[in-house]
Amino acid sequence: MVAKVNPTHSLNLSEHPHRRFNPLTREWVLVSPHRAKRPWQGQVEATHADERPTHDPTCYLCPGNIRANGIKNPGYVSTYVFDNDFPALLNDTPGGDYQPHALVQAQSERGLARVVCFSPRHDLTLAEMTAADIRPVVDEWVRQYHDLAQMPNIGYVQVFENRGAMMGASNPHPHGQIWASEHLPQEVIVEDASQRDYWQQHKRSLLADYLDFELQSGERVIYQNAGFVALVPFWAIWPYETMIISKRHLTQMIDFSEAERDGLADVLHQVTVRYDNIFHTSFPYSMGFHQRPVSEGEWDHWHWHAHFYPPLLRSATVRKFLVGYEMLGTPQRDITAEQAAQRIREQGDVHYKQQP
Ligand code: H2U
Ligand code: ZN
Repeated sequence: MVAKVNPTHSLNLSEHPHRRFNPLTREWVLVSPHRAKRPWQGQVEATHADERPTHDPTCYLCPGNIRANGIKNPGYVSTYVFDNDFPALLNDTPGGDYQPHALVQAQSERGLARVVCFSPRHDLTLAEMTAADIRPVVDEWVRQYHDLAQMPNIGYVQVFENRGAMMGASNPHPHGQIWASEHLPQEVIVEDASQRDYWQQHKRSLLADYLDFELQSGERVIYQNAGFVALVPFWAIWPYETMIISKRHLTQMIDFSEAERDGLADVLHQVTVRYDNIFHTSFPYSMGFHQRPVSEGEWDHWHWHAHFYPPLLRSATVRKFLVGYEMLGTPQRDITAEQAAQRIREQGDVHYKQQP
């Protein structure tokens, strides 16, 4: 692919080192496509066999089992939500600021944390659940977002999933978390500012305009249905990073139609099954939804989207590290977003465990 912006230099994005701009976070990423073939002698992660029983008596999330604090889970049959027994945020924290110097400041942060079990089945993952199985999970996320928005001292509701031991998930049972906080989290502050500025300048959603460009190009799109598009963003940092963007400019999940709730379940299945198929492993990632804050305010510039940040680089065991230059300078990637998109796209939608 030859960039048309600077024809005199014939910058080739699949060959030449270049940097790409992320308009959501206003950060640059260094892309070094010529480096993708260098030899690897670094860390090899231990593989985890992912054959699991449908019910594990030692799992603190399985139905009927006792959690770490002694509470017994009910014999649930669909989704199950409970207040995190070890929450990072508490709602009875006293309010207040601490600022002994202009450069030294702290603020009280109130909130709460919940755990969402996606299924009673210990052996499943989003990738191994059908779209019909995932639909009740979508309904639960919408219900939680709606309910938490009504609670006192809550300004933002962050839905997310940490999948796999490599991402620090404490348990393979299919589950995610929701942290609801008084203030906007850092990533949301940054995305809020860039979407707001774009909205004010163009009277259009930043992600609606970006989506138009990607749908025309097609190069980084990996899947789409009537409601959603999954793609590798042009500015991706993680090798197989993806975003899911709603086709309609919707600011929050509670505005999804019935068909869009089905569509989100479908696209989540389509992305995760392709992920698992790349390296024939249960693909680790951190995933979560970005949408409008729930506090009072003008939030029409928000456009609902999801981010998937998977760490794997070249096999089920070799991960990418964000270290060295990336911590001190700029994040960097070798395989291009276009190459990654092609690799994800060409994985079928039949899970490798179901393939003949
Ligand atoms: P992760 O797998 O993403 O770490 O999420 C599991 C969460 O479950 C974690 O935040 C909570 C942990 O605090 N947890 C409970 O609330 N009760 C338990 O019995 C164990 C773990
Ligand atoms: Zn379990």
